[in-house]
Order: sequence, then C-alpha cells, then structure tokens
Amino acid sequence: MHGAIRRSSSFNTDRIDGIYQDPQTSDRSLFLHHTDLVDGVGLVNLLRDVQPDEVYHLAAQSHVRVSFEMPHYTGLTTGLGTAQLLEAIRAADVPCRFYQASSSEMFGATPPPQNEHTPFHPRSPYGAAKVYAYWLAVNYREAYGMFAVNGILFNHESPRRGETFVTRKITRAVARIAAGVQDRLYLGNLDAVRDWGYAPEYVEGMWRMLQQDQPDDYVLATGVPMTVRAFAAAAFERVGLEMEKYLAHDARYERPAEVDALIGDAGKALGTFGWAAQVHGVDLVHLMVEADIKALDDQLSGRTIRIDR
Ligand code: F7E
Repeated sequence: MHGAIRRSSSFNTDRIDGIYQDPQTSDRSLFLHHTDLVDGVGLVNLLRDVQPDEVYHLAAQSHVRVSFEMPHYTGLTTGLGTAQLLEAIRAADVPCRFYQASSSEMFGATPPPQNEHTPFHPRSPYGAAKVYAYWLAVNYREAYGMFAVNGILFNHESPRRGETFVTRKITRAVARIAAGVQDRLYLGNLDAVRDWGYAPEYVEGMWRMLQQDQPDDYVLATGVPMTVRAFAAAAFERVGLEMEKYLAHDARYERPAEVDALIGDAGKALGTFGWAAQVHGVDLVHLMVEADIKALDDQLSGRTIRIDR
C-alpha cells in the first residue's frame, strides 16, 4: 500500500502510528511519499512509479468553517486538485480505479432524506468545490471510460477524527473537563442535525465501491439523525457531568451559511453490495469519549511516547 502525505516541518503521521513502518523494515507493506495536489508533475511521476490498481482521493481542505476564510485555497485543493489528480492518472497512463471522496455537504440546503438522486445545493466554498470534483469524476467516467466512483459520504467519525471537527472537539473536551484540565467547551450552532457514522465501516464501503463490476456513485450514511446538542449531552452524560455547567456559546464557530440537516439514505449501497452502518448515535459518542479518556490518561501518566520519524 502506498500513501501520499504533505511535507510538514513537524511530525504529521501520528494518526497512522498504528500502521506506520520505518523505512528500514524488511517486509514493508506501507510506503509513504511526499506529494501535493498542486504538484501536477510530481503526481504523474509518483503514479508512474507506483502503478496503483486503485487510487483513493481523500485529500482536501476539508474544514467547512475554514473554507469561508480560505475560499480560493479550498477551491484550488478540494476542487481543482481533483482535476490535477485525474489528469495525472491520464498522463501517467495508469489503468487504475479511482475513488472520489464526495461529501454530503454537496446537498447543503436540500432537505433530508438525501440519496444519489437528491439535487445539490452547497452552502459553503467547501461544498461548492466538492460539487465541482463530483462532476469531474462523472465526466472522466463518461469521457474517457475511467473507472471513477463517487462515494457520497455523510459525516464519519472515530477517535482519529481531527480535533477541530465538532464530534472530536466535544469528546476530547469532555475527557479533559472530567479530568480537571479544561474548564469550558465553546461551541457554535447546537441545532444542526447530522448523520454521524463510524469511519472504519465507511472505509470498507469505499473499498467495496471499487470492487464492483461497473463504476457508479453511492451514498454511505446511517440514516440516524442527531443534533450537535444531543451529541454533546450524550458525551457529558457518559462521564456523569451536567452539560449546562460547562457548555458555552461562541459565535466564532458559527458559519455564514449553515447546513441545517443531513440525514442520508444508503439504500443503494445496501442493495448493491450489502453495506449498512452498524455504529451510530449514543454508541458512537461513548466509543469516542472512552477513547479520549484513555488517550488523556496515557498522556497525563506519561505513558504516551511520541514516535519520532
Ligand atoms: O460540523 C456545528 C457546525 O465541522 C458539524 C467534514 O468532514 O463532514 C464534516 O463537515 C456541525 C456543523 O463537520 C461547532 O456548524 C457547532 O453544523 O464537525 P463539523 P461538517 O461541517 O458537517 C462532511 C461530511 C465533510 O465532508 C467535511 O469535510 O457542527 N458546530 N459548534 C460546530 N462545528 C465545529 N467544527 N466546531 C464547533 O465548535
């Protein structure tokens, strides 16, 4: 397996510590390469060297709130970066299958339930860039016969979720408040409804999409709605704390235009390759809170060792 990572002056592979292998490992199965979606020739060279059977395009400026602050950069990476990668595959002449990480954010203002036939109405520069990338994948399928697939994934979470997305921000804060190392949790809009699933199941769904005989587009979702408020309440409840004592509002975390409700219908994925989400709602909240309690405990007791590479 080959992975592409951005160069950073500090270590940026801690979320894959569990599978990372040192370059000296003899029977190595994971190879990481520095690259970037804006480096078109570099992408061509990498693809030519690696000759992948499947390409999973997950790279993006993926934070919706940040996309309002950096609309041009978001368009360049999330949108045009997809054109760069698709063209690189053509230029390298690699007959690979292509997975495009499309997003429920493309549905934006269109009311739930959302499925593969729901019209797009993005509400952010991020959502708009993802719509462009979605149609590009469809276009390369139609124009060049590429095996290009859009996975339209609703929010998928896990203990590895980035700390500034709302689920992880909440579960991490709850663990820290319970341990007495944080006083308050500041959030924006508590009324937004999301369909939160468990990321490992979604990754398997992505893989299954690329194993089909024909390329097509699929929604992955749980179909189970939950408000941000309910997610936070379940997290505080898990550690026996009263949410009202610690939760505060900060308008900084609101968006100029909000996506009020996303609730997906993954019936096509179920009917085609038997995929159905198993983990959602309070189970997902508890799983993430428990992981953050353990991670903090390891950190506070000095058991966490930073792996240098
Ligand atoms: O926000 C509300 C916020 O940033 C969820 C990305 O992976 O999923 C993700 O996008 C909701 C929104 O995720 C805070 O207004 C309240 O309504 O966790 P989020 P997202 O915007 O749904 C989709 C499928 C993607 O494709 C994206 O790449 O929570 N909210 N208070 C807050 N959100 C954040 N981040 N921080 C707050 O303090």
